[in-house]
Amino acid sequence: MMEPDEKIEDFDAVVVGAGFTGLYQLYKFRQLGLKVLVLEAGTGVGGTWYWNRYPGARTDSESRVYQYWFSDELLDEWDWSERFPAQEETERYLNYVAAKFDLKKDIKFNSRVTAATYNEDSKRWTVTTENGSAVSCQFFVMGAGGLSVPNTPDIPGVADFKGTKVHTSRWPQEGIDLAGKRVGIIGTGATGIQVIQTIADQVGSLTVFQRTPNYAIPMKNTQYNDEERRKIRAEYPRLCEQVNKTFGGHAWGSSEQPFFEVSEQEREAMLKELWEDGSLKLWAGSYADLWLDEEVSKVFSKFVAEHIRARVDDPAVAEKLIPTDHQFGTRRVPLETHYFEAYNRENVYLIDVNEDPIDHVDATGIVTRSGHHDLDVLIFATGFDAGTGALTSVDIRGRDQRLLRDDWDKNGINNYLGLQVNGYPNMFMVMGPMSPAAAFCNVPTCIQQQVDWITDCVSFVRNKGSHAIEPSREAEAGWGRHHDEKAAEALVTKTDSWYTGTNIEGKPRRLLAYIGGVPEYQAHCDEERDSGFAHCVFY
Ligand code: NA7
Repeated sequence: MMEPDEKIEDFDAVVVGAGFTGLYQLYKFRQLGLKVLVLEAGTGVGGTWYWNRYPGARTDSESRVYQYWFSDELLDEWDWSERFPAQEETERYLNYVAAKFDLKKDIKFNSRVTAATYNEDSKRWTVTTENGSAVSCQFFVMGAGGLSVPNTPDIPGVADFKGTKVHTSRWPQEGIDLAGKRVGIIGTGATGIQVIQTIADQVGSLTVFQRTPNYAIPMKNTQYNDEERRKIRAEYPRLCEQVNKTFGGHAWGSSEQPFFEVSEQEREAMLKELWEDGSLKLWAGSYADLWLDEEVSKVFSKFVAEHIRARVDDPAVAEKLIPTDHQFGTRRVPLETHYFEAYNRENVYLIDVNEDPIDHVDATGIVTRSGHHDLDVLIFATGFDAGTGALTSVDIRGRDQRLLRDDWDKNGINNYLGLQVNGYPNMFMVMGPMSPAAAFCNVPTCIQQQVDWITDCVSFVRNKGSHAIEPSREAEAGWGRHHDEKAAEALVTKTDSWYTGTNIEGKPRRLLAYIGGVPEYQAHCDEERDSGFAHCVFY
């Protein structure tokens, strides 16, 4: 613990988190000549790819666009082994970046940030970690991720379970021996699907507790050879621009042509072609009105449901795996590999907890209405407190000692461009709520744009001779209105999921991420920057 009079070290900037955001922000701030410190809770770099080391963890974005663009040397040197890299490879990539640019010397590991307080007199932040140490800084960047605070449902009796229990995002580095074990898993989102399909043939038995099934697309993963890598590399100059021009920050965008204006024959051919692509293109790179028109999403839903039916032997099980309460694309669409076939195995059991609810957990397993399910291992693939969780779990105090958590609890989420909050000068968020990065973006695309914007903003403040910047209340109100108007048009807003915060008990329902698309979002950000941050106040 700090002694009361102990002098704390001063930095120009402190960044929380050493994932995609923290590494790039550190690199960019260094280029401005700032003295920077990154505080990271884990023992290594990687963020999401450090924490989520559960069996089968893999990107659903293609490696050719799931990377940094800032260094040609890095792009030349790094060889992706496959189209959709596994956790281990993405973590290795981020470690390579950290080593290449000598980033670790400015990263303090084992340092979970618990509080950050703004001092109006000094116009500086004091940032405190779990172990009681503190540093001070002028600029404070929260880059702790949009999906980093685990949601573990409070099921009665969980503490009594004597076997191994684990949330997927806290999977131990040494792994868990699942061979021959009786394993239970709660959750069938993108994560649960990856775990289930990976461990089904390794475990003794696997009991899946499903609340909501999801429409999923078979991932077409391929190993790259040198020739393919050469071709992909030749595309990098185009791709690094292209990703900023598409709705979801991917290599491909959606057609603006209304789906029903296309002939039925063409529609069928198109669905087949996009399905064969084996990527998120069917969802985020097909038709723009899939996101807006329920009749369009019903066509996609029917198409995907037929594929599920064709792959599951038991028709009753197949029906349980097909969503009935939402349409395709209104929740995050996972990619899968033999996921549905896992349910054809004799050692895999599907419990629909709507029909057979979980009553409690005891020392040896889960008790549902129908009886006791003996388990050695209980896996929580139950997701995250998305978008806001990483921000509200830290005691962030701005002007007048206001607490960000309380502000957002009382007034709803307020911010400007998902980047800054009125009342919290010189604090920046990456992947914050009300930006596309929080959900509707190939994450590295949006992270890089936000980090670039923050770097420009900090540079502007310094060149202007100011100490601090924050958005005006009016700017926030305007952004909130615009965000909500865009949200009101979209089908995702009407569906329960982590996108709307409904996965967390008591969290107010609101679309967490900006759904106007990457180009429109970037245009707003560019306009603000080019106007000399006209909607902000300087001190
Ligand atoms: P998700 O997508 O939030 O999925 C969590 C799953 O856990 C989902 O199936 C939930 O059912 C289920 N869940 C949560 N709480 C419960 C309880 N109490 N009982 C039963 N089932 C429960 O998280 P993921 O980690 O899979 O994915 C998060 C994102 O990471 C993903 O979208 C990618 O962008 C990467 P529900 O659907 O709420 O009925």
